[in-house]
Amino acid sequence: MLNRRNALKVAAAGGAAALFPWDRLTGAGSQAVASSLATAEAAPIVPFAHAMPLPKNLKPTSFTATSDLYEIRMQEAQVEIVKGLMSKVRTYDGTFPGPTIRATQGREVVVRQINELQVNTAVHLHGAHVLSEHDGLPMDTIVPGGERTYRYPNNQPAASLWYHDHAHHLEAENVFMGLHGLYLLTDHNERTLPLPSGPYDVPLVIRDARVEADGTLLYTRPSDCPHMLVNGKERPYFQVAARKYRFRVYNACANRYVKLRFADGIEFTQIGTDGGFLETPVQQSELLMLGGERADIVVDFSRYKVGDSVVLENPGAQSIERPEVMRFDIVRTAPDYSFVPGRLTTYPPQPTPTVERDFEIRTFPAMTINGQSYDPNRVDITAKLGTTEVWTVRNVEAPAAPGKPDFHLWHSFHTHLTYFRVLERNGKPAGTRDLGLKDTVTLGPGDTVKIAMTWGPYTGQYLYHCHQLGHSSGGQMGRIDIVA
Ligand SMILES: [Cu+2]
Repeated sequence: MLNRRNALKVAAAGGAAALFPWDRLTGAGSQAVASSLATAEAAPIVPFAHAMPLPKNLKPTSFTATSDLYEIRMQEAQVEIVKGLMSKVRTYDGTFPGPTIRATQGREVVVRQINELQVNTAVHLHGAHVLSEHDGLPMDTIVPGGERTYRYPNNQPAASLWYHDHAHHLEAENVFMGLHGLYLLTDHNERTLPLPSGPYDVPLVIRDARVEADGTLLYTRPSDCPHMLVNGKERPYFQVAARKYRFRVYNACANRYVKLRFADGIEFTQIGTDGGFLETPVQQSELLMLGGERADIVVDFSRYKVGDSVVLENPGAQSIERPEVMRFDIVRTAPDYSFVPGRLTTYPPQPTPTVERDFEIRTFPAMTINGQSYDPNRVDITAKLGTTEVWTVRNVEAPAAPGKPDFHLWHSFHTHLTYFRVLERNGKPAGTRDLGLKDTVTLGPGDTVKIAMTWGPYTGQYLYHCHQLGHSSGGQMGRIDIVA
């Protein structure tokens, strides 16, 4: 394993331009990769050794009449990801994943971010409508020892958002090493819905990892990552009551998709996606999620007896790992007055599009969108505030040969500032995979999607990019300026 990986890295560094950030042997951020090559093998996979923790809620440091103020120190920490091993990670406030910020529509959140790490950072609130200067643009970095205060107005409906790193060329490694945390925005509508709440509203932050036998968390290609984490722990178990739960599922992987289904094939109810609630709930039996995507689901465990267990599995697991993602153990009964109503929200009408644009995403021979790598000084698109546009986005990669890893052939198209609706996938009307208000859409090899968005509510400089973060770090990103 060591020899093969070393050979790959040396070949990449000595050959043509390195495509993937983990192929860099020199430069900012690569020290962790280079030093980690000292150990040979990944730690063995031991499923269900950990109880699943819940990310801690961050407490405001102070309040004003209109705002909640928070302070986060980005710092290194030692955490137990795989049972019995300590791993050095990059954190928000010492926890892995970072602490959860709970926000309310109409009330501003102000976060002072202090960088005590050795690397540049930039904090992006994924899915939020924020002013450009608070969007965490790749060049608006916080240098080691520096700090920056971000303001989030929260003038948008309830949604499961997350904050994560976006520093130029470093976001993939920084997110992989731990710089991601949840931001749960609520509103009046959500509070009136009879959904499972309180201890029955649980985040599941799913991501892959490679932990070496000595505990080192190694940033490397997804096909070398055998570990699958939920809320920071390798393949945990979670004790539940025989009743309904709401799960906010995040794919926080830097570079891969996950498929999720229950081992016994049970259906669950999807109630939300990236931009908040669906208008009406939908029964699903499997989710396919690429990095950045969220799915809000309700699972009814009352179908099981106390003492039963059910495994959430990933049919997209590779041969070096295992299909189990986590296990739910039904350990007690509990009263349940929650239910999923037939109508969850109502979207504003979609204005008629007046602009069409085409995008082609490529990994080979270089990480590009429409043939160009990201240049922060080049404006790729100028869009007018309030204009509705239709974008046709094509993934031009060919499918992998059977049995070969294909994560690098998938793309995950993400827009900042606003949500979009998926109109079509491969010439057909969008199906249950592309419901609701989205900010990230998956594109398998050869896929084409049509999406529509209305640009606003702010003018300024924003981004669109692939949310396979190894791809965006390599340049699969464009600049869009919104003008009045
Ligand atoms: Cu991509």
